[in-house]
Amino acid sequence: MLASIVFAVVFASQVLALANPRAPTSPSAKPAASFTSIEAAAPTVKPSTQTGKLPALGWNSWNAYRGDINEAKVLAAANQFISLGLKDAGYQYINIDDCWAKMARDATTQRMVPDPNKFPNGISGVASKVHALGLKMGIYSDAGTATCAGFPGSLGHENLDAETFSGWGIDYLKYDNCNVPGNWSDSITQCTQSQPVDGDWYNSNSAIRYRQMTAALAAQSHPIQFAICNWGNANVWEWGGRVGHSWRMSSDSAPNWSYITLIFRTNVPRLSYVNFWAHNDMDMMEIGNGGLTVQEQRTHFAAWVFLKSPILLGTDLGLLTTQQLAIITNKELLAFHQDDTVGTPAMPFTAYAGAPTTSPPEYYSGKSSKGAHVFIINTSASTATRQFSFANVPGLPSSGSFKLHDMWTGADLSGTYTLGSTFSVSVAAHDTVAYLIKLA
Ligand SMILES: *[C@@H]1O[C@H](CO)[C@@H](O)[C@H](O)[C@H]1NC(C)=O
Ligand SMILES: *[C@@H]1O[C@H](CO)[C@@H](O)[C@H](O)[C@H]1NC(C)=O
Ligand SMILES: *[C@H]1O[C@H](CO)[C@@H](O)[C@H](O)[C@H]1NC(C)=O
Repeated sequence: MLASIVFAVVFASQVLALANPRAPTSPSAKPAASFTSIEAAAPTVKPSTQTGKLPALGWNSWNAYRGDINEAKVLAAANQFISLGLKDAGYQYINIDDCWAKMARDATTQRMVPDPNKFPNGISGVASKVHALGLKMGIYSDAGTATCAGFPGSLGHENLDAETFSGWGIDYLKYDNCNVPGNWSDSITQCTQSQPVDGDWYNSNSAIRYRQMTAALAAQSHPIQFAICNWGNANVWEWGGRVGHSWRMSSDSAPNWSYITLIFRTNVPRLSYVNFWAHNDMDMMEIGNGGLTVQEQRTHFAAWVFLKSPILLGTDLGLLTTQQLAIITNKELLAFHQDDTVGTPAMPFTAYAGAPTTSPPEYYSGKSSKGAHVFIINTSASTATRQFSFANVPGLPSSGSFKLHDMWTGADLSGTYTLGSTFSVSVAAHDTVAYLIKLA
């Protein structure tokens, strides 16, 4: 059923294949002998299980600063992780995005070189200060000849670059998808021709570019979390978990409600791919940027939490309001996201007999080590009362009575319910309510 969903997006910078109307067959359906030589020779190394079990929690420089980055800005974010309580809440990664390098590799060693004007102590100098704060350091590269901003890419240099990053103490790599040579892409017009011979997009040119970096990272002494950023191309959700720890589902995020509903719709049909070490990435957070209402910010955070997307803050942390900090450090929501015993996300469910279907769905249920949870989004533009039947929530015991615990406030609601009960709540426009169902 998932494979029958046709998903087509055309990116300005690149036209890649997106639709796979045929159900993938198993890799063994055709003999390996029918692979092209590139497919036959591509590494099949698995990503490290020493990192990336849970969706990443951190910060990334791009949404706040684009290319205008330097050591001071990156270290300011790291220090704010401490001073604002973000580290205590579980945030770990300080990730540098594009534009950190010099335009040319070192002529002798062919290594990438940090821009000395932006990073006078190199990336290793920043990494050691970040590590001294008990945090982790992320870097950015690209599975093409150049990054999106035109700095050196890692295609064809995977081993050298992985070794360089490891030597600097890097813990996380975001790997982008710009400037891909024609013979390495999976274009729409070539869709039929470049469809992998066995129907498994793991053997597409796109996946192989990423697999080369997986193998290079695995050869390093230190585990490096691998964040695939190919914008939802080549059915990445089908192979992302065999190649990296997370994968972007779309082109870049935007600080508005239409992005949030768009990424919901893209993500929801593909939640069965999400589990430990395997996360659909809904892109970096926009809280602090643009004109999202408080309710929309709560939904933005709650959705990334209950769908188990990486959460990488993307703003100048010093400008966050007290209200925004309270949203992104909510203990109970973060505990759901970082639950070490349940890897699956919340899934849409039919909240009561005859409930209307909406796109994106408004009702989700999921499990954590604490029990069953219900999340309700109001996707429309005004306040309304919504309801769910306890009998419709998957996984509740067949008898007994229940209390509802509000994850936002940390308080129990007053009523007591049974499986025969229906619960009603007024939800503000674009807001999300979040409950744990406790045994009474
Ligand atoms: C693309 O061309 C380069 C240069 O000839 C070659 O090294 C590479 O293997 C080719 N990639 C594919 C997928 O054929
Ligand atoms: C949302 O933001 C994106 C990127 O800035 C923009 O292209 C799009 O038009 C915006 N949508 C709305 C409804 O404002
Ligand atoms: C949100 O409000 C809209 C419009 O009033 C309504 O149609 C929708 O059902 C509401 N959703 C929830 C979850 O309350």
